[in-house]
Amino acid sequence: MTLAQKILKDHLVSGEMVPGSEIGIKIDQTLTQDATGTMAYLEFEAMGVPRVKTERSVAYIDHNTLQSGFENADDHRFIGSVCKKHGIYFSRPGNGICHQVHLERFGIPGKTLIGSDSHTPTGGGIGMIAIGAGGMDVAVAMGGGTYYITCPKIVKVELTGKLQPWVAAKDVILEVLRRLSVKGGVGKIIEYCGEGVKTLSVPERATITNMGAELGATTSIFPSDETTRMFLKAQGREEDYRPLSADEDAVYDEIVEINLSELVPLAACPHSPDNVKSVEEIGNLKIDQVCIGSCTNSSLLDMLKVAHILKGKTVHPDVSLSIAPGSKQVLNMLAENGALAILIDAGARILESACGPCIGMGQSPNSKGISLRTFNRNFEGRSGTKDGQIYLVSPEMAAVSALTGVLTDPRTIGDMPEFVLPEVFTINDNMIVPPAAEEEMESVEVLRGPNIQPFPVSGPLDDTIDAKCSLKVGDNITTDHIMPAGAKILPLRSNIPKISEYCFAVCDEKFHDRALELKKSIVVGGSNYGQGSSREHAALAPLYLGVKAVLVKSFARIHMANLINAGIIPMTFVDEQDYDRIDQMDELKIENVVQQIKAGTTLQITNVTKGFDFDVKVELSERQKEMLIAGGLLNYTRANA
Ligand code: MIC
Ligand code: SF4
Repeated sequence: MTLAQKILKDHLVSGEMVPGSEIGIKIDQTLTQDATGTMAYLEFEAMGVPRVKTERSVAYIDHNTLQSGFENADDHRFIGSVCKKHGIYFSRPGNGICHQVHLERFGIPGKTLIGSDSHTPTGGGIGMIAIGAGGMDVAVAMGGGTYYITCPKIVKVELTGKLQPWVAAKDVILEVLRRLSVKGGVGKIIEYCGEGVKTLSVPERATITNMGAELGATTSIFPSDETTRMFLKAQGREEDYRPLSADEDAVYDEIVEINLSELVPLAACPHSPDNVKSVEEIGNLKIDQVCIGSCTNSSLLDMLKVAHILKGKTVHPDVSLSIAPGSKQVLNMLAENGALAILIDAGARILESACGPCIGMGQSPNSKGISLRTFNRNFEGRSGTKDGQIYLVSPEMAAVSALTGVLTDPRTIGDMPEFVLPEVFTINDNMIVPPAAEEEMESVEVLRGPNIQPFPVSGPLDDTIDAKCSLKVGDNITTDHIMPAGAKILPLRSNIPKISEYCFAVCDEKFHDRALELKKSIVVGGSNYGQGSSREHAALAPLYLGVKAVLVKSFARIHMANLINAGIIPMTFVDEQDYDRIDQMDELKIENVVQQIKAGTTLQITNVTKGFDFDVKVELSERQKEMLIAGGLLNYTRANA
């Protein structure tokens, strides 16, 4: 068996390990962050489970830390109090980005983790099966419920050789993205093997598994080996180590070979993480901004490389450089060893340990500004500047370019010293609040601010859907299109009526009003619909606006699950040419919906406006069918409790 198969099999609760069929797995750990967490905990409360049943559940505050109104701070207090009451560890604002901190302090090889954030696969860097999910799935897992996925195919990425000086882990994952594209990982787990694995440290492996999210993959995983043991030991957690790898004769569904020695520094050009080119191919590019940080590249190792490059230099006069170390541990150690002084001295704008600019919380670039970022997503508008041009690069390339003012190949700066991780990290978990003891739980009061509004819950499925197409969009629509983030909108994550005013605003500002006016409607889209973030708001806001079904060429995994959880029918075209025969505002009619869904995998739709019938696929497991008919996961869970 492959490593991923071994861990899945160890946790299998239902189904058979046949790629494409549904399997249920037991979840050992969960994580949430604040932008999805408020909703996840409201949903958890609605399930009525007094205390989480997982081995470890942690809530992080890292996204909404701008606090330009009372909303974020209220939500933080709400999450903190829910955690205390229900058995969840609470990582306070300032303690760092969820994935970075979870890797440092809580992740355990061989365990399963789901998180209400698409970059949860970061944990694959130490041999976990770590999967991004919707908030409601995380709520169910906290309550002890099974987590369901489509049993993935396993892709082996065979690494050979060793990275050349100044070529980075970021370049490895950019190369994988260049080859496989943002759809290439859908329905698959990416398993890294081969001699090259040994040459990569844990933070480097975590960069690669983190950004595997951009492939649309279910998750990515590295073996757990001596390097993993040393990392856990340095974190004071050697007892959590166990060696894990694939069997010698493991059979994979696909094989990709990468010779690390042959890689060169790469960049993902606007506006997609798979639009990857070498520095040479991009040519002369004058830059306005550099941002270093995010859950992809904010480890101590990354920061030490950056400090080495910036030492004794000054940021180019035309460039603004911001740096956000990934965790309190990283920031603390930079302060202790003097690297922080080097960064400050060079003119870097030091930000708190949080997501910050990665999710559009500050540091939006100037108009048409060219910004190099060590992040994982460069979707249009995500930076907060609609015409901003974002390039995703390694910390090494970011730092060198911040000095020269143009996109620069880091190999031009000469010899690279050997960077080694410390044998012992500075450990102080004083910003992680443990939950109340069992006997004190009941007396803990949950603190709710006025921004927390009830979330919409679907009713049982309508048997006839007669609705207009309220919006027609193209391929690769991201959840940042469906439900944008950024400083203005993120504070509304616990207020669906209000946040829905921005639903699809990037594509069509009139969508909100039109959808409300139509009362019920259907959204039509192209392929890889819903890629990117795990935010269930991209399903809950459409639900609130009366969207009954979404009809597209293909879906991204997490978003499709979120639609079903919300009670919205996910439909795909049988014949993709039918996409061209539907226009916005066409009337679409589906009869005997419940019976058709129960009976098979297709539905017949009549385009009343154009006068033709066509079939669509609704490929669901029996459990998903029941869930949809009941009106979503919450209704289904209550009915089956
Ligand atoms: C992101 O990177 O888009 C986010 C913000 O971390 C999201 C979660 C969210 O929308 O809150 C993600 O990746 O799931
Ligand atoms: Fe935060 Fe960005 Fe990572 Fe999402 S991708 S968790 S916003 S740092």
